[in-house]
Amino acid sequence: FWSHVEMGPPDAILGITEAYKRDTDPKKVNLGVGAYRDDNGKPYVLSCVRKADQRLIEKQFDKEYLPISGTAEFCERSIKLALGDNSQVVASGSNATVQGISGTGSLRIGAAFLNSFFPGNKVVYLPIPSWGNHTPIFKHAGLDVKSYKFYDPKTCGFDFAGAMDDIAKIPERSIILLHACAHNPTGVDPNPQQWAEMSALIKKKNLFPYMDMAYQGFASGDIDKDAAAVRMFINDGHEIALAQSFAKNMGLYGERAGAFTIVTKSKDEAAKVLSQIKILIRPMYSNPPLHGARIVNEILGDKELRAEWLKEVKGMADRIISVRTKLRDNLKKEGSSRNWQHITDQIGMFCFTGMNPQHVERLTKEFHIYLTKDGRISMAGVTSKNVEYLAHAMHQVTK
Ligand code: PLP
Ligand code: TYF
Repeated sequence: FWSHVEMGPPDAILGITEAYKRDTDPKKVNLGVGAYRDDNGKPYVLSCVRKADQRLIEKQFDKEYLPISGTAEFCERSIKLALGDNSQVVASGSNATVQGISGTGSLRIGAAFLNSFFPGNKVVYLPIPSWGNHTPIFKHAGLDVKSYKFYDPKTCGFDFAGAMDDIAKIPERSIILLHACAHNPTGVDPNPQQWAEMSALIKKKNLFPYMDMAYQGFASGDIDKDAAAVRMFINDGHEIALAQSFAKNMGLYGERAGAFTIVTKSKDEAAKVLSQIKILIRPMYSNPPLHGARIVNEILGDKELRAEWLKEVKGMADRIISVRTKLRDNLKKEGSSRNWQHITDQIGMFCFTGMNPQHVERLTKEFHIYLTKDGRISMAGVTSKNVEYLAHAMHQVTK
């Protein structure tokens, strides 16, 4: 039956971890996958998560199936985290929110819903570049994928003029994907004024904004600040789709906790949309996993744990911001004459260094430093112990 099946390529991001594991050099550094590490390079389980876990054990919950749409309480706390405790949308019940299988699963549910029900042009416009999994997620659901300019390689920053030009050319009633904060892979976000202009143009063109928020709290350390673009779009009267992930901001990677929301015009519309989303979920995975959502629910619903979480997410963001400065300083110390300003201008988990595939190949071959071919560094893997070595290696391959 299977002799016709050819070997597929390894995943562009997860394949790097495989290669890293095979490397026996003690100096090796993995800056491929976006997963937070502490300053000793170790995976980090938040203390609020440990405590929530403990409480869950004490509560002796059963292991019954969740409803198709997940826990209602988790859904409400998640969407309030994104839109704010005083959100009009939540108060009026005009959001349809389901628990998803982390950010990826949430995006995929949204893609399925749009493929079945979006009344306009079933094409999703992605920024160039975008997270490598966006295109397969949307194509797998049956949608077409096109693009708009976003990153300017000349400045290693946001190409605002290019983005506005391209968005103006998108056919009306199409879908536009926006990274809500901490753009992956570039670490480049529009500023508030640019967001406002983009929102106005997207409204004028009648485009449907699909916002991917995988890093709330991770960009600035402040969950409200990082949700500002999402809240601005809501205030501007957009009906949006929103995918949320708790992988990064609560360090729950493998627990697969996330949420998907469609903001509609009314409670009645939301109920109908929710009913259809449930019909799509049922044959895909029936209902979502229990444990991760229980942890999130416990943290968001408890004053003490929530306060501890806010401190811990800020701690992660601050550590990343501080190693950005250290990396830049060390490149200068090495004598690099290149402009590395963008290392500290960019935000979130990643730095899009501007290094080309040849630079990256040398970093890996000669220095055992692993990163994606596009020159993206996971800043979360940089520590006070390896930053000098990284700067040295980056200077050697770029001088
Ligand atoms: N969207 C973006 C832009 C991401 O960077 C990620 C994770 O890296 C995700 C979504 C979803 O991740 P997960 O499925 O682990 O929540
Ligand atoms: O590093 C990145 O951009 C991500 C990380 O299920 C990731 O691709 C890894 C596994 C996963 C989702 C995201």
